[in-house]
Amino acid sequence: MKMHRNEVSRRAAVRIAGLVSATALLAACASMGGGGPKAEARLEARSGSAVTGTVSFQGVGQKLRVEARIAGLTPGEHGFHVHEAGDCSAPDASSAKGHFNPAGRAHGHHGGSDRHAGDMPNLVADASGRANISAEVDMLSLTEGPAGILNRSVVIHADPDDYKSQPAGNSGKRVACGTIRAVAGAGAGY
Ligand SMILES: [Cu+2]
Repeated sequence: MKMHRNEVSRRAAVRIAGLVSATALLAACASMGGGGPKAEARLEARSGSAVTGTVSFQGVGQKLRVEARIAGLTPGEHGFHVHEAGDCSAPDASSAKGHFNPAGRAHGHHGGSDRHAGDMPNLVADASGRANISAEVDMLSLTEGPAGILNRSVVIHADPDDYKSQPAGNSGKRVACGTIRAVAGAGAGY
């Protein structure tokens, strides 16, 4: 009888613990967007384009997941980078300066290790000018450290990045630019 009672109360305790952790998880999801620290750039059209969209970065272990939903592009591939400065004010976005490159390396393919930290995969726009991407990138972080991208910028170019020409892959004009800002309440780290 005593064993039975202990078993009942143990099970009740497990159920309560389960409810508490599920509730805590829901609360965490609501405030953090379901993961680690997050930042976002709202793009503004530049160089006479009509490009619009949002790019988000979220911590996933040692990497960042970059997700973008873009419209108003010309069909095909477009260079897509993190640039050094968070200033998108110039009509041609030249105020964003060059690629984010804290290690002082040459421009290269986003999958390699000898490249700019800000090198990312080309966006590919469909016939209606829309491009979505979801990719994991390394060498970038949402912290205040040397790899930190907060208050830098995301730039989209008119042409494809060839992943080899210096210093920026011959990707042409800057057709959109957005400052990367922390999303309020999204985890710790900044
Ligand atoms: Cu660029």
